[in-house]
Amino acid sequence: MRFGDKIRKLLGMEVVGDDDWDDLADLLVEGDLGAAFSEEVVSELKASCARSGVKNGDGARRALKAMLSGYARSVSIAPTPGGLNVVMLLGVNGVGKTTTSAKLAKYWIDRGVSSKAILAAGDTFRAAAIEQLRAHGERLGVRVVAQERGSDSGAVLYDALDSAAADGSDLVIADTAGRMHTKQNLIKELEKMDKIVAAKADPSRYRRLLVVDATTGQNALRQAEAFAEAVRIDGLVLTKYDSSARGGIAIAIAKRLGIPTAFVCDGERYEDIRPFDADTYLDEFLGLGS
Ligand SMILES: Nc1nc2c(ncn2[C@@H]2O[C@H](COP(=O)(O)OP(=O)(O)OP(=O)(O)O)[C@@H](O)[C@H]2O)c(=O)[nH]1
Ligand SMILES: [Mg+2]
Repeated sequence: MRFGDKIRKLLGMEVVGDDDWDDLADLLVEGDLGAAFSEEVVSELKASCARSGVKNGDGARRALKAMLSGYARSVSIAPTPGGLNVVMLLGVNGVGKTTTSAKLAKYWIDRGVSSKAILAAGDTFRAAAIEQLRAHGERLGVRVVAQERGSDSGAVLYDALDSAAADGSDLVIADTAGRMHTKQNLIKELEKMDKIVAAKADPSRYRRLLVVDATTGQNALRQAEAFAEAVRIDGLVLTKYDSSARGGIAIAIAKRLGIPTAFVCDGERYEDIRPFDADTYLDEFLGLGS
């Protein structure tokens, strides 16, 4: 059952009772809102329903949507014309960085937002990473800038930016490695990569996206905390939304860290990416809408 359907089923009654509020808090925890936040939201909701005389589940869901709207944040991330744009994808192992790099290249090329893009193979660590990106590049007709495995990822990004400037590309999408080292290492390496790109890129055309896997729950919040400590994160990409569709983690991360969500991915095909729309997302989360 989809998460929204569970909420709809739970709040299907004419009169919401005390036990129902407790069950709702539990369900919001299951939806990845986090324990403390779920309690907070439900007690606020209960009070607000009492004040406004809302007794039934439907009304409660609508009031809940209004409340969560205050926390869910979206951001529109897109290359802007007139210069070279750089989008760097960050995130831990296996969340979908490489796949999302390719999806984004196609997304922006298909919409005419980019006329010439480069995929930069910043993951120089994992054995098959460069090949994986090359395969995407071939399928999409997008040039891939890579060096050999084990080379410095900062140098690859540097190269890609030079190369883009030389051939008139308007967009570099940088894939990066996802190994989770110690936090100190991670921070150091991120800072270094970020510095290299920031020194060459126009700050208004440089965006860092953190990719998080919607199926990993509260772990994603800890990942976001670690990455945000090292570099400014401009937006989230929520992947694997197809297999869980709980997705409350996007609200939890927005509330804790103020990071908005830019894109949602719900499948493995190139087309399975869409801009994050808070209203639609909340309808899905709460089982409102169709
Ligand atoms: N169902 C589903 N699968 C996805 C989605 N995004 C990525 N995947 C799959 O998740 C797996 C990992 O994706 P990658 O793009 O290789 O992830 P990564 O973050 O680059 O992984 P590393 O380079 O190992 O850190 C692949 O099998 C993808 O097809 C998504 O939105 N939905
Ligand atoms: Mg990868």
